[in-house]
Amino acid sequence: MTDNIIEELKNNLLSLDMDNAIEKAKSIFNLKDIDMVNKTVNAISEALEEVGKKFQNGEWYLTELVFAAEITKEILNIITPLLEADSSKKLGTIVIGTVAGDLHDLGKNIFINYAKSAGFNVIDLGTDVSVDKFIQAIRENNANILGMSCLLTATDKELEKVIKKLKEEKLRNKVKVIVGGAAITEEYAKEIEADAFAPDAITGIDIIKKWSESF
Ligand code: B1M
Repeated sequence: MTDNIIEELKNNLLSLDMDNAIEKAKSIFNLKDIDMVNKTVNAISEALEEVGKKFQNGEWYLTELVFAAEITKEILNIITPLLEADSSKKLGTIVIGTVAGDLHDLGKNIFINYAKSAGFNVIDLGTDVSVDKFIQAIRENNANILGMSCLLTATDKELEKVIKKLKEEKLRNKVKVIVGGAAITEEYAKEIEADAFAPDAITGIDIIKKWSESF
């Protein structure tokens, strides 16, 4: 029964049915089950992958892309409060943002919710974050981790620029760098000398939790 709700929610998102998607999200919230939140996040990611394909092949236009993102934001606003921030733990400080030129933030925000829930202090710089803004925030907050999200192939060079600047500013050995987002691959992350690539938020949190043992 419960997995059906997620399937239905996914279909609501794919048919751009905001009202029913909200109703399903509320039902999922009422179950108070973190596993259901995780499954819903995976289902939303799959649905948006399909949305991206529809956009790419010309079946859908920007208006539909924007609306699908709006529905997703509503769903996440409803279900993610179940991932309560754990302020009793101090696992470390992470500075995070989406790179310059890129306005996608749904995946980054999911990562942030999981990171807070795990007990990290999160400094969210938002989207379209310049190299200098990342560097300044790392210094000001004495961060242990830098997280960068990137969904556009046109902006993936920004990750490399930030890592280069970290080296120039003698900050590279003070922060661990994790990168993610649809435009990034494990190979690219290695090439630019990031410490880790995460294909999804949950994998990313497992990685940074492991790092935090040595902070
Ligand atoms: Co855009 N978009 N978009 N878009 N969009 C993509 C990325 C695209 C692949 C669609 C396509 O054509 N197939 C394509 C990029 C092509 C490319 O570069 N190769 C694209 C394009 C072209 C564009 C525009 C240029 C369209 C236009 O204007 N003509 C434009 C660019 C605007 C800009 O950024 N400057 C644009 C705009 C938009 C919207 C604003 C309408 C909207 C974003 C709304 C928002 O984010 N607030 C949007 C959307 C929704 C998408 C798709 C459909 C979905 C993205 C998404 O949110 N996925 C996307 C298609 C796709 O990705 N296949 C697409 C769900 C999300 C949960 O996944 O962000 O990957 P993701 O996050 C995952 C993991 O990657 C990982 O964890 C998350 C959850 O597990 N992760 C991390 C992410 N960041 C992480 C960081 C970490 C660790 C893990 O550590 C720090």
